[in-house]
Amino acid sequence: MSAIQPPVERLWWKQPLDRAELLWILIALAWCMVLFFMMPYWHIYGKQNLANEAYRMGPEQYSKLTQEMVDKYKVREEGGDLKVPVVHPPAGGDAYLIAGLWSWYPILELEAGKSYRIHLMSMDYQHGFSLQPENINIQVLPGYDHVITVTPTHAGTYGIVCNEYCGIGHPNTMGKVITPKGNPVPRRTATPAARPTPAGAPPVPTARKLFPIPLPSATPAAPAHIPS
Ligand SMILES: [Cu+2]
Repeated sequence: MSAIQPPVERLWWKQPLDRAELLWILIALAWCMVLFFMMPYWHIYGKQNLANEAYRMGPEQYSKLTQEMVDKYKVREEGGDLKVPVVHPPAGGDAYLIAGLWSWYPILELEAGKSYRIHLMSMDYQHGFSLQPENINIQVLPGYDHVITVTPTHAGTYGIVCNEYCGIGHPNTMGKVITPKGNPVPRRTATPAARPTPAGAPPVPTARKLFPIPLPSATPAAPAHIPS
Protein backbone atom coordinates (compact mmCIF):
# COMPACT_ATOMS: atom_id res chain seq x y z
CA MET A 1 0.00 0.00 0.00
CA SER A 2 1.26 3.44 -0.87
CA ALA A 3 0.65 6.69 0.92
CA ILE A 4 0.67 8.57 -2.44
CA GLN A 5 -1.25 6.22 -4.71
CA PRO A 6 -4.98 5.65 -4.08
CA PRO A 7 -5.71 2.38 -2.23
CA VAL A 8 -6.06 -0.74 -4.39
CA GLU A 9 -9.31 -1.60 -2.67
CA ARG A 10 -11.50 1.49 -3.03
CA LEU A 11 -13.56 0.68 0.09
CA TRP A 12 -10.40 0.34 2.22
CA TRP A 13 -12.21 0.99 5.50
CA LYS A 14 -14.09 -2.25 5.02
CA GLN A 15 -10.81 -4.23 5.04
CA PRO A 16 -10.02 -6.12 8.28
CA LEU A 17 -7.63 -4.40 10.67
CA ASP A 18 -4.02 -5.50 10.27
CA ARG A 19 -2.27 -6.88 13.37
CA ALA A 20 0.51 -4.26 13.13
CA GLU A 21 -2.07 -1.49 12.80
CA LEU A 22 -3.94 -2.68 15.89
CA LEU A 23 -0.67 -2.92 17.81
CA TRP A 24 0.27 0.70 17.02
CA ILE A 25 -3.23 1.93 17.91
CA LEU A 26 -2.96 0.17 21.28
CA ILE A 27 0.56 1.58 21.91
CA ALA A 28 -0.68 5.10 21.09
CA LEU A 29 -3.74 4.67 23.32
CA ALA A 30 -1.64 3.39 26.22
CA TRP A 31 0.74 6.38 25.86
CA CYS A 32 -2.22 8.80 25.75
CA MET A 33 -3.47 7.30 29.00
CA VAL A 34 -0.03 7.65 30.63
CA LEU A 35 0.12 11.35 29.67
CA PHE A 36 -3.49 11.87 30.76
CA PHE A 37 -2.81 10.57 34.27
CA MET A 38 0.54 12.37 34.44
CA MET A 39 -1.33 15.72 34.32
CA PRO A 40 -2.95 15.37 37.77
CA TYR A 41 0.15 13.55 39.04
CA TRP A 42 2.42 16.48 38.06
CA HIS A 43 -0.07 18.88 39.55
CA ILE A 44 0.12 17.16 42.94
CA TYR A 45 3.73 15.91 43.06
CA GLY A 46 5.53 18.01 40.44
CA LYS A 47 6.76 21.55 40.63
CA GLN A 48 5.90 22.77 37.15
CA ASN A 49 2.09 23.01 37.22
CA LEU A 50 0.72 26.01 39.07
CA ALA A 51 -2.27 25.76 41.36
CA ASN A 52 -4.39 28.69 40.33
CA GLU A 53 -7.85 30.15 40.71
CA ALA A 54 -9.85 32.36 38.36
CA TYR A 55 -12.81 34.59 39.06
CA ARG A 56 -14.98 36.77 36.86
CA MET A 57 -14.50 40.44 37.59
CA GLY A 58 -14.88 43.62 35.60
CA PRO A 59 -11.68 45.54 34.74
CA GLU A 60 -13.10 48.66 36.50
CA GLN A 61 -13.49 46.83 39.81
CA TYR A 62 -10.12 45.17 39.41
CA SER A 63 -8.32 48.44 38.73
CA LYS A 64 -10.07 49.94 41.77
CA LEU A 65 -8.75 47.11 43.99
CA THR A 66 -5.26 47.54 42.51
CA GLN A 67 -5.27 51.28 43.11
CA GLU A 68 -6.44 50.76 46.69
CA MET A 69 -3.48 48.42 47.26
CA VAL A 70 -1.08 50.92 45.65
CA ASP A 71 -2.39 53.81 47.79
CA LYS A 72 -2.12 51.73 50.96
CA TYR A 73 1.22 49.98 50.50
CA LYS A 74 3.31 52.16 48.15
CA VAL A 75 6.87 52.47 49.46
CA ARG A 76 8.59 54.41 46.64
CA GLU A 77 8.59 55.06 42.91
CA GLU A 78 10.87 53.73 40.20
CA GLY A 79 11.32 54.14 36.46
CA GLY A 80 12.40 57.79 36.35
CA ASP A 81 9.72 59.96 34.72
CA LEU A 82 7.36 56.99 34.49
CA LYS A 83 7.09 57.05 38.32
CA VAL A 84 5.94 53.46 38.60
CA PRO A 85 4.88 52.82 42.21
CA VAL A 86 6.71 50.09 44.11
CA VAL A 87 4.24 48.35 46.40
CA HIS A 88 5.12 46.22 49.41
CA PRO A 89 1.91 44.28 50.16
CA PRO A 90 1.53 42.45 53.48
CA ALA A 91 3.02 38.96 53.55
CA GLY A 92 0.37 36.31 53.17
CA GLY A 93 -1.96 38.82 51.55
CA ASP A 94 -3.23 39.78 48.13
CA ALA A 95 -1.12 41.57 45.54
CA TYR A 96 -2.59 42.91 42.31
CA LEU A 97 -0.92 43.32 38.94
CA ILE A 98 -2.49 45.02 35.94
CA ALA A 99 -1.50 44.26 32.37
CA GLY A 100 -2.44 46.85 29.79
CA LEU A 101 -1.35 48.61 26.62
CA TRP A 102 1.62 48.67 27.16
CA SER A 103 2.87 48.16 30.66
CA TRP A 104 2.59 46.13 33.83
CA TYR A 105 1.45 48.05 36.92
CA PRO A 106 2.66 48.38 39.67
CA ILE A 107 6.07 46.97 40.70
CA LEU A 108 5.64 44.45 43.51
CA GLU A 109 8.12 44.08 46.34
CA LEU A 110 7.69 40.67 47.97
CA GLU A 111 9.50 39.04 50.87
CA ALA A 112 11.36 35.79 50.34
CA GLY A 113 9.83 32.88 52.21
CA LYS A 114 6.38 34.50 52.51
CA SER A 115 3.45 33.45 50.39
CA TYR A 116 1.29 35.85 48.42
CA ARG A 117 -1.87 35.61 46.37
CA ILE A 118 -0.93 37.39 43.17
CA HIS A 119 -3.88 38.55 41.09
CA LEU A 120 -3.49 39.13 37.36
CA MET A 121 -5.85 40.81 34.93
CA SER A 122 -5.64 42.63 31.64
CA MET A 123 -7.49 45.89 31.17
CA ASP A 124 -7.87 45.58 27.37
CA TYR A 125 -6.65 42.63 25.29
CA GLN A 126 -4.91 39.37 25.94
CA HIS A 127 -1.46 39.72 27.49
CA GLY A 128 1.01 37.22 28.82
CA PHE A 129 2.58 37.08 32.27
CA SER A 130 6.03 35.58 31.94
CA LEU A 131 8.13 35.82 35.08
CA GLN A 132 11.83 35.61 34.23
CA PRO A 133 14.19 33.93 34.89
CA GLU A 134 11.80 31.65 36.82
CA ASN A 135 9.86 30.98 33.59
CA ILE A 136 6.35 31.05 35.08
CA ASN A 137 3.92 31.69 32.21
CA ILE A 138 0.24 32.59 32.44
CA GLN A 139 -2.24 34.01 29.95
CA VAL A 140 -3.82 37.21 31.19
CA LEU A 141 -7.30 38.16 29.99
CA PRO A 142 -9.67 41.05 30.65
CA GLY A 143 -12.63 40.10 32.84
CA TYR A 144 -10.85 37.27 34.64
CA ASP A 145 -9.12 37.72 37.97
CA HIS A 146 -6.46 35.04 37.71
CA VAL A 147 -4.95 34.24 41.12
CA ILE A 148 -1.72 32.36 41.71
CA THR A 149 -0.31 31.62 45.14
CA VAL A 150 3.45 32.06 45.12
CA THR A 151 6.25 31.98 47.66
CA PRO A 152 9.45 33.68 46.48
CA THR A 153 12.26 31.37 47.49
CA HIS A 154 15.25 33.67 47.07
CA ALA A 155 16.06 37.36 46.78
CA GLY A 156 16.43 39.01 43.42
CA THR A 157 14.82 41.17 40.78
CA TYR A 158 12.47 39.30 38.48
CA GLY A 159 11.32 40.63 35.15
CA ILE A 160 7.76 40.35 33.89
CA VAL A 161 7.69 40.05 30.11
CA CYS A 162 4.51 40.04 28.03
CA ASN A 163 4.64 36.90 25.93
CA GLU A 164 1.37 37.34 24.03
CA TYR A 165 1.68 39.73 21.10
CA CYS A 166 -0.46 42.76 22.01
CA GLY A 167 0.37 45.39 19.42
CA ILE A 168 3.04 47.90 18.55
CA GLY A 169 4.11 48.46 22.18
CA HIS A 170 4.34 44.74 22.97
CA PRO A 171 8.15 44.75 23.49
CA ASN A 172 7.71 47.49 26.11
CA THR A 173 5.04 45.62 28.08
CA MET A 174 7.36 44.80 30.92
CA GLY A 175 7.18 44.85 34.69
CA LYS A 176 9.13 43.88 37.73
CA VAL A 177 8.87 41.90 40.94
CA ILE A 178 11.51 42.63 43.55
CA THR A 179 12.43 40.32 46.40
CA PRO A 180 14.87 42.35 48.48
CA LYS A 181 17.87 40.76 50.17
CA GLY A 182 17.37 40.19 53.88
CA ASN A 183 13.76 41.39 53.66
CA PRO A 184 14.39 44.94 54.85
CA VAL A 185 11.35 46.50 56.43
CA PRO A 186 10.26 49.36 54.18
CA ARG A 187 10.70 52.83 55.55
CA ARG A 188 6.99 53.35 55.88
CA THR A 189 6.61 50.78 58.69
CA ALA A 190 9.01 52.66 60.92
CA THR A 191 6.93 55.83 60.91
CA PRO A 192 4.01 54.72 63.10
CA ALA A 193 6.34 52.97 65.59
CA ALA A 194 8.36 56.17 66.05
CA ARG A 195 5.23 58.15 66.86
CA PRO A 196 5.03 58.86 70.62
CA THR A 197 2.17 57.07 72.33
CA PRO A 198 0.29 58.71 75.16
CA ALA A 199 0.84 57.06 78.56
CA GLY A 200 -1.51 54.16 79.22
CA ALA A 201 -2.69 53.99 75.60
CA PRO A 202 -2.23 50.72 73.71
CA PRO A 203 0.65 50.74 71.22
CA VAL A 204 -0.13 52.01 67.74
CA PRO A 205 -1.05 48.89 65.78
CA THR A 206 -0.73 50.43 62.30
CA ALA A 207 2.69 49.02 61.46
CA ARG A 208 1.71 45.48 62.34
CA LYS A 209 -1.61 45.81 60.60
CA LEU A 210 0.04 46.99 57.41
CA PHE A 211 3.00 44.61 57.52
CA PRO A 212 2.48 41.64 59.83
CA ILE A 213 6.16 40.90 60.13
CA PRO A 214 8.43 41.32 63.17
CA LEU A 215 9.90 44.80 63.30
CA PRO A 216 13.70 44.96 63.54
CA SER A 217 15.36 45.64 66.87
CA ALA A 218 16.37 49.07 65.47
CA THR A 219 12.91 50.29 66.49
CA PRO A 220 12.67 49.17 70.14
CA ALA A 221 9.29 49.38 71.80
CA ALA A 222 10.55 51.95 74.31
CA PRO A 223 8.00 53.30 76.78
CA ALA A 224 6.65 56.68 75.77
CA HIS A 225 8.70 59.51 77.23
CA ILE A 226 6.52 61.75 79.34
CA PRO A 227 8.12 65.11 80.08
CA SER A 228 7.84 66.02 83.74
CU1 LIG B 1 2.29 41.85 24.68
